[in-house]
Amino acid sequence: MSVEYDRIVKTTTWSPGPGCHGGCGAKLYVKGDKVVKVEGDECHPWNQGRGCSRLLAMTQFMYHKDRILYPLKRVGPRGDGRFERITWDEAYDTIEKKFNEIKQDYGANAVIFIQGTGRDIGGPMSIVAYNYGSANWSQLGLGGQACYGPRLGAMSAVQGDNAIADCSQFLEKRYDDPRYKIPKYIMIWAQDPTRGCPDGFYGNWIIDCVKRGSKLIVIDPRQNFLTSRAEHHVQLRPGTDGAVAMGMLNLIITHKWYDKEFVENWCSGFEELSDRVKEWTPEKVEAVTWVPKEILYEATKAYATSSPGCAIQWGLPIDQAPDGVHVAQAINDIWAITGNLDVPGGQVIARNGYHVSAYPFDNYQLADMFGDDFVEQVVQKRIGSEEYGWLRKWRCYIQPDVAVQQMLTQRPYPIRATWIQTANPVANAADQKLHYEALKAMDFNVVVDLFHNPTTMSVADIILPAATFAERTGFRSWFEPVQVIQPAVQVGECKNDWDIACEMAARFNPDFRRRFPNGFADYMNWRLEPAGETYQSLIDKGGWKWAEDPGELESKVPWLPYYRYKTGALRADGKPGFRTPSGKVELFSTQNADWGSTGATIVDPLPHYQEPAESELATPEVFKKYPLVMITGRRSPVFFHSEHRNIPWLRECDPWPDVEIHPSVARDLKVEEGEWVWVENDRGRIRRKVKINAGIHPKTVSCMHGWWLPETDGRSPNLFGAFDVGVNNLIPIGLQARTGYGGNGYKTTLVRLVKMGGSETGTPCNPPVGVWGK
Ligand SMILES: Nc1nc2c(c(=O)[nH]1)N[C@H]1C(S)=C(S)[C@@H](COP(=O)(O)OP(=O)(O)OC[C@H]3O[C@@H](n4cnc5c(=O)[nH]c(N)nc54)[C@H](O)[C@@H]3O)O[C@H]1N2
Ligand SMILES: Nc1nc2c(c(=O)[nH]1)N[C@H]1C(S)=C(S)[C@@H](COP(=O)(O)OP(=O)(O)OC[C@H]3O[C@@H](n4cnc5c(=O)[nH]c(N)nc54)[C@H](O)[C@@H]3O)O[C@H]1N2
Ligand code: SF4
Ligand SMILES: [Mo]
Repeated sequence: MSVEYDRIVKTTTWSPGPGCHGGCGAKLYVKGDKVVKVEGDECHPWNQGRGCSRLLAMTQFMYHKDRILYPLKRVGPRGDGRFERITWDEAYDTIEKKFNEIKQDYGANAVIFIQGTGRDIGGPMSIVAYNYGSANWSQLGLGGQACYGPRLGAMSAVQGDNAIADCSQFLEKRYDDPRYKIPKYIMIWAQDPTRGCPDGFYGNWIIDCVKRGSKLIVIDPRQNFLTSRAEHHVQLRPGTDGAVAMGMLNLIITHKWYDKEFVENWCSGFEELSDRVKEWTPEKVEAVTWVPKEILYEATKAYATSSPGCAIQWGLPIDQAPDGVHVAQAINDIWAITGNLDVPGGQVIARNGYHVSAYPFDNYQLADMFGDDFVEQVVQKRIGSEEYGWLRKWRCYIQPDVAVQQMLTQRPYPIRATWIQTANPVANAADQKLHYEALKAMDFNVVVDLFHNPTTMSVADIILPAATFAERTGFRSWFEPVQVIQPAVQVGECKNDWDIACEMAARFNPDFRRRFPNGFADYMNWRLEPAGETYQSLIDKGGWKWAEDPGELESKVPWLPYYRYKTGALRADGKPGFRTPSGKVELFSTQNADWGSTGATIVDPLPHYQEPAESELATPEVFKKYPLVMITGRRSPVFFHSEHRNIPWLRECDPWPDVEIHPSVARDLKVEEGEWVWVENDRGRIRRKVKINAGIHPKTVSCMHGWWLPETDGRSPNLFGAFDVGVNNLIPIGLQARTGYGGNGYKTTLVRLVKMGGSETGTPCNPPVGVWGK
């Protein structure tokens, strides 16, 4: 599409707009005061010119007729949909006054600060929460804290660092760097990275590697683009990844396919692990997981006997498996004992360049930023920390399933208000109605968002309009490189989340204003200091900075690959080894046990398999009634969670809230493609349109999450159809494992399909059709 423009602004994508975990270099074409076109920046080593459909549709997003352009206050009863424009000053003053009253009456912990996934929001959110003085920073609605947390936790416990599939992303010359080797195999485990660039990983790197010779093994209950290119497709029963991993470990150890030298010198607990996986014979794995033992054998052999130099790229369903931490631990053990850790083309240790970070991810960073006393005080009150040691000792978020109950019961201490920034719990939280009830019970809710949605309509008292990435200043340091976000234009009175947060932080804590008199500009430069840069100096360099690289294969720079465990680069004491108490990869993880065990809760130091809470094996009586395993949330490339249903170019690609079923299920039910059906269980029922897909396992169905219908009535009780089509009406909370993490029913809830009869109809929604080309 060629357009007339005056100038191009080069920047970094992150969050509002495409919605994503971000990282692309992007070019914004500006004409006058408007962005007229957006595309990937071909000079940026990260994405090399590419961009997703949501990036390309930015102009429809930014200038959408329904975009909230000014601060609003509610004027009618909640749910009535009546809001009035106010000034930023009035909005800030109202919030400051109300939050200070709550602090006085109930204490600062009575306000919960709610964010969604890891967008450019951890920084703003932690700043407001902690400067206000609340311990309760959360991903409310994310049952089992089941997004990346379990994987990150397991890696921290077992090997002391995160690791990701090596697609050369830590080297500025990328695939051309002579130290880099293409992975011989990439095992894509419970992920479809091409759709979503999850967790700082650009999805199309997988395709780059395949083009350069990598072979694929894909572990997924459903066929997709990647399974169609895979040498091995392990089509498992949802939620049984733990059993597959234990079976793989069994095969690797029995057949001596592991890396003896690495295990002897760099791992501890191998004997205990070997004992633990003994029972997981291929026959047992087949009985539990539906995976034919021959397929398990061939896939494991391909990966293990080609190692070192093989990678695993893993995804969300591992966190959402029962006891996600222990499943992740098993998979971590697979790459460790096959010698793939921090080798070219393996599992590269992933640290942020120069250790630049935007926000305090865990207690250690929190102590650096706010002091030990503050941490001591926060961890006592952090919701869930009494039951779950991990919540006390590791990551900063509260336990979301416990939090929603506390909002409803007001025990052990009251919760009276929320600050919601980048979350839409009424449409997207597990057990969304329960969250709706909990939010309704609050005295005061602030929502910072870009559009009205079921949450703003039903519970917001003040709404603050947020700017898209194209309208904001910022920085990004998620792995490599360190880079800046530059504004191209202003839209309405929308503001950067960071500016909103810094203003509130300064109002709640005068020290913040004294330390950062220019607000976010000062704060950002402080965070960039470890890289020896400022916002302006990075712009002068072209917008990003990769780590300066001495070019050695065995790196002495903590954030540069490879073989850092040999050089001492990973440990504070400078000794060779990993950042664990023993310096080894702890297959028997003392840290997992130590962090997790508190009072009555004892956490297993070894990996194990746990059956889903609801299943053919665990609850045969429920299974009889509801014989289909529902996977939810597989990502659509045109939506980010509950967003983008209102963007015509995007919605046209994926217009309906559907349920994917196997042809045999359609035959049994006598339903046709496009017919509306009920998807139901004891928790409720939702309407969905049938989509027949021969690539889904016949005993499973798939429903995308986050659905609501912006084209329908937003007022209560319809709330844009959130309770009519939203799959989280059927998904429970409270299934977290002993760590407090994982175990939600997002991928394992049992349902049945019911054909509609009599006067029952589909939802009267009206997706845009034929908008392309307009
Ligand atoms: N476009 C887009 N991109 C996104 C998002 C989005 O909403 N839209 N969300 C972002 C967020 S926050 C996250 S966490 C990531 C998540 O993205 P991913 O990590 O890719 O996770 P999912 O999309 O849930 O599922 C990935 C694959 O796992 C399969 N699967 C389902 N259940 C199981 C199971 O039990 N075991 C196994 N082995 N496979 C299973 C699904 O069929 C699917 O192909 O994506 C991020 N990127
Ligand atoms: N059934 C089912 N449910 C799931 C999942 C699943 O797999 N299955 N996945 C879960 C996962 S992994 C996650 S992480 C959660 C994610 O859940 P969330 O990240 O909370 O996503 P949304 O609920 O879509 O809410 C995001 C809201 O924030 C707004 N927004 C987006 N970017 C910004 C921004 O930068 N600033 C501001 N102020 N607002 C912004 C959007 O307009 C939208 O209204 O969903 C979970 N829900
Ligand atoms: S999803 Fe990926 S391609 Fe799209 S804007 Fe985000 S980082 Fe770029
Ligand atoms: Mo997520």
